[in-house]
Amino acid sequence: MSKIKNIIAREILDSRGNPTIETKIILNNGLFAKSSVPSGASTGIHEATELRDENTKRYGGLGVLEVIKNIKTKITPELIGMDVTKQEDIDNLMIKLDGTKNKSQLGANAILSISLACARAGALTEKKELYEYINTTYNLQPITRDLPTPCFNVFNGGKHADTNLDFQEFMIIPALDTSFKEKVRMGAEIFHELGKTLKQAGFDTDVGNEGGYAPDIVSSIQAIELIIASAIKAGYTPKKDFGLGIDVGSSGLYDQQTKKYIFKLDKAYFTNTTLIGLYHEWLKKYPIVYLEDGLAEDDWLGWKELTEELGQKMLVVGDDLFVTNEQRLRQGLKEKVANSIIIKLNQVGTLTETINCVKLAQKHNYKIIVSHRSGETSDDFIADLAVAIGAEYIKSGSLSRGERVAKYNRLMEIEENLNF
Ligand code: 2PG
Ligand code: MG
Repeated sequence: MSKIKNIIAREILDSRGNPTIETKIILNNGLFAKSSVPSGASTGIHEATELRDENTKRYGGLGVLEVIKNIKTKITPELIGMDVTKQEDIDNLMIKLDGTKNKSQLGANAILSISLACARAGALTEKKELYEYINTTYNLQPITRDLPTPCFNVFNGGKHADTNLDFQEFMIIPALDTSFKEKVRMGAEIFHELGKTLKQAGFDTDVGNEGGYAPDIVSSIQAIELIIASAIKAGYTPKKDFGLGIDVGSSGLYDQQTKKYIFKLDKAYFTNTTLIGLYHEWLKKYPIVYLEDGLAEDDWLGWKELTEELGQKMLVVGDDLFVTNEQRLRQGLKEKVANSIIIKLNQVGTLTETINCVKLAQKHNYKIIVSHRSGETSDDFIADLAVAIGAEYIKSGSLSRGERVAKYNRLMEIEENLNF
């Protein structure tokens, strides 16, 4: 009695005010569930296709009405009558219906919104929490009481803010052996102290796409120094209580022609080798424990060198490099690059493919970081996903903006459930 009766998709707005898809699955047992999909700005070129109504004037070509029509006419008729708890069958059928390698026919955004709404409806049917349902459906390692460590992005740069900062994200990563709730408190206390520090120094305290501050600053390392100074003022000790994480977002800084990485704020350019040298320098001076997309998405040789140099010292994280794609990860394993992977559902487009990628990564002891996108909705699905798969980390932006803290808030709720 958990058959799909109908699927209703709607155009809603994401946190940047751009259209995205919200899908509702209605079951013949009377239950229904919804999910909505996020959207990236610094998207990797190997990601699954996010389809939009490019040829219309509405929303400057970013509308999704045509995509929604696909859901209504091409996907819904095929899924009606299917058992919603057969998540893998549902996902595989949609992959087959699309028929392309990158979901360019029906759109990864359309497919994912259905995939996630089905998981929610399945969880309701089985009267389970979503994290529990995902965990059992995919036969994952048992859920533990250890929640993923949050990575709080307190400085937004790159494509996520109208600032001069080239680096996309500067994150505070708690090192304390304490509850998720206490990690959130530490993040928020440092975030507010940083706000005061910026204000006193005459910087503005407006926030970027992911809720971190986005002032025009003097140099990239000033961001690091401001964070450390504020954390100390808030009563926390670098290294002991927290480390720093950086998402360079370097695919966007890479110049294909000259093969150089161009940093405008620091008026500097680097080859992959000299950039690795810079990371090394920073690592000696600052408590950096995490480096994401330190090199561009297809700079495999550079990645190999980066991993050899820094892989024993810190988390070397692939985002645009792997795009939550099993094939890309397999190549990475072969070439021995990175030691950690960003997991984003919409980079690949179904829950099943996401889990398959996670399983492969875990088999090879890669650390997992479940991630939001810079354009989000209030949907907190990734919080449950991170717990279900036993991810070591989650990044969902800063300690401000509703769509960012929604995920952290859900994790605090899950923590209470698990420790009851
Ligand atoms: C990233 C993400 C999320 P975007 O690069 O890690 O922070 O950014 O969603 O713009 O790709
Ligand atoms: Mg990234």
